[in-house]
Amino acid sequence: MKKLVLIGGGGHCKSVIDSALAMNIYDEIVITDATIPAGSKVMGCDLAGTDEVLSDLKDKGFDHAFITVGSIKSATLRKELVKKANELGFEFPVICDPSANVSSYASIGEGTFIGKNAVINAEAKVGAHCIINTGAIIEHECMIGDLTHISVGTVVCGDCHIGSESFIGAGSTVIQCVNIGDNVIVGAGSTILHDLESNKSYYGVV
Ligand code: JB2
Repeated sequence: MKKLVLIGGGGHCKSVIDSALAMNIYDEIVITDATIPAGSKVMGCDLAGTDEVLSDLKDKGFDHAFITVGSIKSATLRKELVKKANELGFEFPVICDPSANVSSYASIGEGTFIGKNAVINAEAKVGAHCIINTGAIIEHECMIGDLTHISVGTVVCGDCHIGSESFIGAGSTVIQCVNIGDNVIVGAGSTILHDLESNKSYYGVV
């Protein structure tokens, strides 16, 4: 059994705790948070303090860290927290809810969260520190870059390429063979029929 520290104690953290507990590989899970006071609890897990205690936690045998600050639109804070935890020598597990259906021919990068009932189909490649949230579908041969968030209920059809630090809002559909760049924001409920350029925001039928 291992010890896990979750960085960020808000809503996304709750989803991750539920899945991490269901994986049944951690005997202790604690949380750091910028605002929630040390000594309180989130879903039974202790708040250890701010990120200043990360170094002490590492010394106490917490080898695994996971970024549980979510990302709506911007991945900047998640990226900074990955850097900080990496410098302190933490390892980043994949946290995959047992209800998710992940092909044994798919690859998943470190630090990535795969939520309840998500599907990742054959030969898909998902990068590091991504969020593939509840019920999202990543179809065969898709490539998803690091720190990208595929939000709740989004469908990415086969052979799409999505870059790094992008955000595809809830309930969107991306048709097959579309290329989406880095740092792209797609608003909730969008339908993406064509390639999207990096560093731009899109919504609706595009
Ligand atoms: O630098 C930080 C830091 N900055 C904010 N370090 C640490 N350790 N924690 C930090 N936080 C904390 O992240 C805040 O104090 C707050 O408790 C938490 C963010 O919680 P919130 O519920 O506002 O958002 P979230 O990031 O957990 O969830 C968002 O993203 C998810 C993917 C929400 O919008 C969810 O609805 C969404 N599912």
